[in-house]
Amino acid sequence: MLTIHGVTRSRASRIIWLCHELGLPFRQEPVIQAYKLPFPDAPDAPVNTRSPSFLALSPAGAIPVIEDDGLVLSESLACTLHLAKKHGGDLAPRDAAEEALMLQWSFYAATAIEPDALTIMMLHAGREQTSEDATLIADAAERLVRPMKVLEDHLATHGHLVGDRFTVADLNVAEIVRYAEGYGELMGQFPAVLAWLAGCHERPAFRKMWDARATKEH
Ligand SMILES: N[C@@H](CCC(=O)N[C@@H](CS)C(=O)NCC(=O)O)C(=O)O
Repeated sequence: MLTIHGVTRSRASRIIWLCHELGLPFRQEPVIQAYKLPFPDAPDAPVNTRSPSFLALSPAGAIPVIEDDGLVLSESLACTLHLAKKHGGDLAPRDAAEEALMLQWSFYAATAIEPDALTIMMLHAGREQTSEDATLIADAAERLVRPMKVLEDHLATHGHLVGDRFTVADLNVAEIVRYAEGYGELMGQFPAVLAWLAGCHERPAFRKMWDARATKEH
């Protein structure tokens, strides 16, 4: 059976959502981010991203990691793309061109959107902001205008990223755009992105992941 290493409150959520879309059973090893623990190296610390047993599996020391029929794979977007292609169906590419476009959108989101969207989520969500935080958020939002506009223009005419249907590319990009979702000053400029994201979040498989996530401390 597929094993997902990583707590639900991490990029493992992408793989869990995908498994629910595919009806794919999995086992979860709740490896936790070392930075969430006061003493990650303590002998009684839970398995975390610095634990020797986890580093032996994945020297990069980051979650999620999957084990799938002997394949050990890190990088959440590689995991979702691999599982979608392996199990087929509407989420998967139908030909080489679709696969290339799914890779394109996934890499675009990971490189042009994720770092700044993460900054916004970390500094904006549910905490008091210092004036330094506010500057960092405003700078990140300014850098995001261009890539968000690229998404906006595409989604306004196509509705989805690839193939006029919900695919693993939508899932990958939605999980990245979600980080900036709460920042209305930015996202209010992109109604097609917001409508697409809401559609992604209405999917039963997303809800299943999200509702379970809400019950978890990590
Ligand atoms: N690009 C990687 C990023 C992985 C990553 O940074 N994961 C975080 C948790 S979401 C982590 O494991 N951090 C380890 C740590 O800070 O100890 C992916 O998409 O899988």
